[in-house]
Amino acid sequence: MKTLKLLAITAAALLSFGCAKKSDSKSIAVFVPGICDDSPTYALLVKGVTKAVDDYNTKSADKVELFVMEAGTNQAEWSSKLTALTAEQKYDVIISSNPSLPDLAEPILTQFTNQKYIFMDATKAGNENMYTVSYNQKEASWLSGYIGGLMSKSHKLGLVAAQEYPVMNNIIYPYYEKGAKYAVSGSSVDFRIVGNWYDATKGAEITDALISKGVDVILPICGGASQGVINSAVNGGIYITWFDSDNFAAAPGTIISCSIADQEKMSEKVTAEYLAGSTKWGQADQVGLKEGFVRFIEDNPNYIKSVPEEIRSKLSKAIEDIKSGALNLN
Ligand code: RBF
Repeated sequence: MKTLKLLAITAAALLSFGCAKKSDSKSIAVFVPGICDDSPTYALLVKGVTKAVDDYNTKSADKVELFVMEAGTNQAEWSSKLTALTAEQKYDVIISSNPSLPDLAEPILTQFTNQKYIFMDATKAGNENMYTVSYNQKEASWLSGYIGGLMSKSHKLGLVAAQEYPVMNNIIYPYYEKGAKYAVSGSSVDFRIVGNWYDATKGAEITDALISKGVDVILPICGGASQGVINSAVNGGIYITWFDSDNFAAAPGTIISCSIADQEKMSEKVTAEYLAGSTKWGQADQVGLKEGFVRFIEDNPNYIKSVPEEIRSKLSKAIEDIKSGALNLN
């Protein structure tokens, strides 16, 4: 009896000091490497995880807690912020999305060996504490380049990137160019860098400069700076091929295409899998058009209005051919 009482007191003390976790309920943290505003890829990450947690909580007796941390746009702080979040030892899994995260998390794991991470838009196989899933950016950027090439009258396209990083330099830029050249072999892509993911004024300045050189189609991949690219494109009467989300409504007639990575659906999927105990730890998956996680929006009325039927049917055929394997992008 005495022992039991003592045990009960100890457990209560541990819980009240926050040293012990209730064993039956899970905690999830979302680490946003940037800010959600104007970065659909992050806003949809939070939305998808929240949806899966809410769904779980309405069906289960044990309630999952969710915490969202916005790490901000200063990338020099991400490592210490992820370390601090991990060091809390409070979250059973930390979910995030960015190609740079596996390399930031690996050194943290030497100290906190039990932490689990799920990273989207990233690739790292063979680490049992991680699961990664990336989107086939070759398909998304090639299709953007293909329609850009078909719609351009000057055959001069532009890519306004926030910064250089491996997926940008090795996949998005070259495959955007390949798509444009597949449409019209003499097409070129002018590659410009903003230097951060938020400066809309700089995005507009770069776009103005590109327009003055004759560029008439631009792919912006620069988070909040994309707003400046859109404004300048509207004023200059050129086209935008959009990435990551369905954003036709932001500039009807200017945004001619949207290549999407379905981050909301994927975030919900990986969270639900985690809560069901079926995460494939140590694995690096990739999903694309075939799996339905990369999509080229064909049914938006603004797409149908802005792009002639002849070009739309070329896009439909290319999408089918990529899915069937008849068109190999490598
Ligand atoms: N994409 C965004 O939309 N917003 C961001 O703030 C953002 N920050 C990034 C930071 C780094 C270091 C890297 C490597 C990529 C970042 N991305 C960001 C790009 C994102 O991972 C992806 O490549 C693009 O969204 C295209 O799908």
